[in-house]
Amino acid sequence: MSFKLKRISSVPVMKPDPLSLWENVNVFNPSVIHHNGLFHMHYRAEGADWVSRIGYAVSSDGVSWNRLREPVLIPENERESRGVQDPRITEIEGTFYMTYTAWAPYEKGEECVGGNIFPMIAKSKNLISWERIGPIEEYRNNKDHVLFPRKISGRFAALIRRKIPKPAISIAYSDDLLTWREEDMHPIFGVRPNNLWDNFSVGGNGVPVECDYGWLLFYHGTDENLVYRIGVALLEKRNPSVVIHRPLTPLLWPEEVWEVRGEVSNVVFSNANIRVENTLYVYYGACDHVIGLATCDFSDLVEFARTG
Ligand code: BMA
Repeated sequence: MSFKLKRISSVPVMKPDPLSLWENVNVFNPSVIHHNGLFHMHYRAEGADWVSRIGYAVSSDGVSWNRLREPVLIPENERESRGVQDPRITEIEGTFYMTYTAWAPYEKGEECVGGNIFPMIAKSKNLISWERIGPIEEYRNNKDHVLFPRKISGRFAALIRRKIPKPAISIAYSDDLLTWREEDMHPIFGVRPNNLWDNFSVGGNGVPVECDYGWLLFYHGTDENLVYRIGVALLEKRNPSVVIHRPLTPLLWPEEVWEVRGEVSNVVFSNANIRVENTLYVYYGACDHVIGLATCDFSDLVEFARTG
């Protein structure tokens, strides 16, 4: 059985703003939440200096957006100096948390097993001013991290993705969001060597969505040609490191011209899969250049995640 998300239009929902210095080249990989009847978007933006900043936009229908003129998160220290990327926002017990990737120059003299990216967390009460909490861990090529929307067994839980030793999506637990111990990290799944679309790399997408049967984990997979596609798996509610089902086929893949050709070709990369009533909205960066939106009926998607 296969299942496909439906694009709401054959054109992107957001493009770079030619009049704005910090977002006139690329806007992509947004987080979207639905709060107090409005859609709130935080998106990655690049101007000619090629540094990623995070902008904010608001919408009443999820399709037409009003943007703030200034970014809400900009690089603040050496470890962010090459950019702040790929936001994912979760509300937990009345506080908003943003996970994002900080990109730094290589730090000389350090034993650097996993590169120069840091899986950061920040918090906010109003979605506009953000206070940094810290990275989940250092020097492990860890990104695509996202918090679950509620505590699990009394602890904060996050999806993380390490490339070393092999690309795998894992779950990590913490009591305070500051300390993330190795013994509290458990693998969920890695690549499927014989499957066409997720045989090279995998990483988590937006905030996992709870349904009657467990957690829907949306994720991206790539093949050897680095084509990015979007898939889903169903995880156990009480212990999300247990996979209940993982359909073989993806939900969305590059097809439109703006998904096939761009800053980086053949990329649909999502940080936002939200349920509003019985519709699932999947926002995605296309070719690291523009933002698209595809939707589906939520119950149909749950059925596919269980049996597809
Ligand atoms: C990933 C991330 C994303 C990006 C994607 C495609 O590794 O860096 O931010 O959209 O590659 O270039």
